[in-house]
Amino acid sequence: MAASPLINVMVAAARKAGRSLNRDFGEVENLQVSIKGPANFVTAADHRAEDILYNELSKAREGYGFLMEERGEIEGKDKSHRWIIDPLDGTTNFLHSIPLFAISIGLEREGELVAGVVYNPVLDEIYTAEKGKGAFYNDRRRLRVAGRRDLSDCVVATGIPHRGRPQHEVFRKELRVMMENTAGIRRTGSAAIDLAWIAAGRFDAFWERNLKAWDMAAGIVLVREASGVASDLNGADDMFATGGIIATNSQIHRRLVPILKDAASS
Ligand code: 2AM
Ligand code: CA
Repeated sequence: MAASPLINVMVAAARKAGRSLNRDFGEVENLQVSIKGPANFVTAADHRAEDILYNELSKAREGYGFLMEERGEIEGKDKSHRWIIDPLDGTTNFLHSIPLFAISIGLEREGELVAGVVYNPVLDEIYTAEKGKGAFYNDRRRLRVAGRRDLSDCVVATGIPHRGRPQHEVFRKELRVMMENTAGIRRTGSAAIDLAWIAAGRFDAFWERNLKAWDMAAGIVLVREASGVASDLNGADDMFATGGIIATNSQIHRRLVPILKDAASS
């Protein structure tokens, strides 16, 4: 199926920023010897990618607003459209030469998520979705979430809070219950990739707390267009306000919402 002009614009911007990230990723290993170097270098890589995305998308769609990880909110003349962008999701992986990171571009129209692109430039995997038009892998293969119906068969991804992030104890409780009830837990370090892999049926379910809108926006569209369900931890549509997300198929979603709720309050 031919991609729409909107998806083509988003893909072109993601691929251009991806070339910049790939060049920088190739340099990270050389910097490991110096202690302070890598973190500063990664911040610079992050900014370079964000600048490219901002410039490309501003040119292609004049006046749209932006919400970006580094620059924050940039109001546009066009109040009905807003890009929600993470130029480098999976920063810690990037810093450690682990090739699991992504560019995430979501688009809101009148406050509703309508398009999403997640691009891993190292694996050259691009995931695209537009509301009502389905989700696709590398512009070709149509995506659908996994169909497993028993939680005990499910491979479940999550994000583990690290030093400086809140709710370590709540996470331990959730993890204990999930360890006992699933076929396995995985952790990529990139929420955008987790959501894309839910859409692709690689992971059966994903949950995480304390995310930002730019970690999730594109991935939410991917999951929904792959016939999955994405909600906050209460099962409602408040992911951006609460920072929490559960993404899976509808059957597992019905099971997972109460299980995680009970675990967190136990
Ligand atoms: P990042 O790599 O762009 O920082 C990993 O669990 C996920 O959480 C990643 O998507 C990561 O995005 C995100 N993340 C890491 N620290 C965060 C923070 N302080 N607030 C919100 N999201 C964060
Ligand atoms: Ca991020």
